[in-house]
Amino acid sequence: PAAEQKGRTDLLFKLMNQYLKNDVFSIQKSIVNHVEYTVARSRFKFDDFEAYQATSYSVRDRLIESWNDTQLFFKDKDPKRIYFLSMEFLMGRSLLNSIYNLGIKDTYAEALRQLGFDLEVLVEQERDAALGNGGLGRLAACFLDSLATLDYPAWGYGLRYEYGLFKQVIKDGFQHERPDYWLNFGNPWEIERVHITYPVKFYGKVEETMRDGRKHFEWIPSEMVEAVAYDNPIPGFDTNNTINLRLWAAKPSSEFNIQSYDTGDYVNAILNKQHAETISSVLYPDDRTYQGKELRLKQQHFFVSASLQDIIRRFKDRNDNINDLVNKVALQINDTHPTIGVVELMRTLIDDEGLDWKTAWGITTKVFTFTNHSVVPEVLEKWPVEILGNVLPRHLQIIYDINFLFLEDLKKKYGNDYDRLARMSIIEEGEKKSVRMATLALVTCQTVNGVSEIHTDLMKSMLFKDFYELWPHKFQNKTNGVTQRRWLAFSNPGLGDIITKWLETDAWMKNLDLLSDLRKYVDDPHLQEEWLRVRRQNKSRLATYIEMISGVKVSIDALFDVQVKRIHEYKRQFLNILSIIHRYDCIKNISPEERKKVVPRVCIIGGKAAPGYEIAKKIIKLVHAVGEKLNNDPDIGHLLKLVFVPDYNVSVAELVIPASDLSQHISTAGNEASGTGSMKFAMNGCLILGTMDGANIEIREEIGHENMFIFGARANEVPKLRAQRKEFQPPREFRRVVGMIRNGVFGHQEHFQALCDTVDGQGEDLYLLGNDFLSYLEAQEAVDKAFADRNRWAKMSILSTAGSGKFSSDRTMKEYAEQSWDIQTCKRPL
Ligand code: H2P
Repeated sequence: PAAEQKGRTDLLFKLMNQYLKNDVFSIQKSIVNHVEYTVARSRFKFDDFEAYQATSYSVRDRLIESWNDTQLFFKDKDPKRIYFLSMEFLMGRSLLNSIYNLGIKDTYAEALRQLGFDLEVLVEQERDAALGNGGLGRLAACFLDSLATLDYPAWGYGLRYEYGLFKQVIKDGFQHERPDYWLNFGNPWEIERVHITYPVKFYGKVEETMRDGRKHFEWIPSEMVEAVAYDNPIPGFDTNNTINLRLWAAKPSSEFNIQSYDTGDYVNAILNKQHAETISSVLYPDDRTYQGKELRLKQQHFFVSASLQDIIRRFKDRNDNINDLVNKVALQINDTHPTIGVVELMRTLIDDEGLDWKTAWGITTKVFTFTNHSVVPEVLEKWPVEILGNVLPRHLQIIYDINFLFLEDLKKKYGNDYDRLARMSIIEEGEKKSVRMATLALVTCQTVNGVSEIHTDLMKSMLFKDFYELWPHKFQNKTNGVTQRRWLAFSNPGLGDIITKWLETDAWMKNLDLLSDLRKYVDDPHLQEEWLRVRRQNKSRLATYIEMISGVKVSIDALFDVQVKRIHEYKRQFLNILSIIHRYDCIKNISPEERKKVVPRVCIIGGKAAPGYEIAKKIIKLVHAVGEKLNNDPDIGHLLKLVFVPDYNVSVAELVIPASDLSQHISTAGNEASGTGSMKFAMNGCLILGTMDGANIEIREEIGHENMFIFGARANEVPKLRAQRKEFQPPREFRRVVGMIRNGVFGHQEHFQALCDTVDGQGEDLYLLGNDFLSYLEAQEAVDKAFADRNRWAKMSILSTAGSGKFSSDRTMKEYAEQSWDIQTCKRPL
């Protein structure tokens, strides 16, 4: 019977697959072949780096196989697809993640061991792919992992920056930026597609003609750049699906402006072309203020234009009617950066496809969805009309038309309420007119979402209030999440094994809600013992690393207190330092007897400051200055240490997070849209010290108030407190520690004055450090008390992990798929 036959075939495939996965010899053969034929070294002599390269190429072979089969399958089934457009993808390293996801990690480790190599050492040879600044880009990377794992027909689209986020080098405690030459030694994880290229236009003029009795616009560009595709396979975990991240690199266009070669100045004609490549050369460091650099706009248009051309071409392979685009394509805009894409699609549909405005508008407004990632209005992108009109003249016309029609509609509803119309207009009037990109996204996208409950509420009640009143149905919340595969299972295998052992299944790797079952065993002394043992091992690894980078010896019996994230005033690393100074001051002023009761702490801070952000850079210097003082003070000894982890990136995070006891997420309430670091820490059994901001609020709901340390003003109190800043008298303790910095206790007196001014100058302290200080110190005391009780801490730690189920990006992706994109899974059979 057919069913039986199928059952047998399935089993055969399964066994074959298992055999291939476990075939150490064929892996060795493949690695050694790559040593010889790809890396071009002798198969009898190759070093760790070459072994890493060859191993990666051999893994890549498997990825390509799976990638090809998945794409063929998608092509055949032709489901509605989701394309995730993002200027940033912070992928980190690929080797370990790929072999874990493909289910061949142990076999590879064994194959390498027999060849005389240690997988753990090889993994360290890989450079991070740092095509992102922080949370935003890392979120996009987690989303891809989940989309692949959940079998969604998805692709990511972005830019292949030649220089990723700068490398942070610390000299005498000061941050210096160095270029990140991440591609210098080759990148085995990408596949260059020399034949997949699209022309992208810039500048020039628009010509208006009549065609079939209708006005027709033709954009005659004066610059054209070629976008070349680089594919990065993204394997799902425990599935046969491998999806794609397609990144675009800019190359000079060979066809455009051919006559310039014929002017006699051949060499200069070529040199002039080279500047095309600058479009994809460097990632802009994020200083959370809008910069308005023309190159940035060009980057945005470049990658969305190439992506849309690619998407429409793929759509047309299988579909004749462009109106069906809405049934086949969902386009996700990650923050405002890709928003120019909505205009590019309008332009394509009208000018190239010949659709009328209404039809083009009907399609465009159905395919796009938009996520906002920030609470603060100052960071919303606005492009000066002058720049936008110069770089993209046809787009500016279309934006004006969209705005005209939109305002006409608004007038019907609100009459002559000109204040409201001005607030809601896509064009901001003023000395310099500009295009509000978030408004453009709100007007054109089917849905808009925030990234945590509080953030979405703030969007509705403040940031986009007018739009919420107009279109309440457009607004959604999608609380962020992270992939538990990379952030728990692979980076903390010890803890992962304990979880699997106690839950008697590893199904939590695909269904994180299962973690809640750990609650049943929270009082079991065996679980607590095992839990603490693994955590100590992780701490020991980190201690070794800390000693290597800073020369500071730390005790793993101390509480590891960590704050790692971009350095920014709103994230309040300065508040953390002030409390460390307070602790130092207290220890100095108590008797040796009392010192015995102090809970020892190792404070770890890491993160990059945007190169032009002076105050953030001073914060980094202050960490070093304070560290220098207290790490060398014999009165303090092991009771308090402060270290700065330089060049914080995904790989450093993978080491730090599993080893942290406490992590700080202490932004002024109402400023952090979500924060995803907190989710990674909580998942790994690290306790959270935080404010009622971003995702902390939802983490608290899941983990329980009693298992977190919450302090500070609430978001609804912040506006009032800010308004009263002039009358506010900071507490004595606060003035004392700021005074210590001002008085030069940590040296560099002059250098730190401007930093101190931000918190104690008249009417300053925008981020309310003075206001929250005492409540922060109280929370810190509660931390000490809890840590002193080993069992209580173990219990809280287990409960943190147990309460983290909600924060899987799998959950987030399912919500997007169902509520925003309307897509179904498409699982490739074996
Ligand atoms: C940003 C927000 C975070 C948010 C993240 C992802 C821009 O990241 O500030 O609150 O969690 O996007 O939505 P970050 O500050 O880490 O660079």
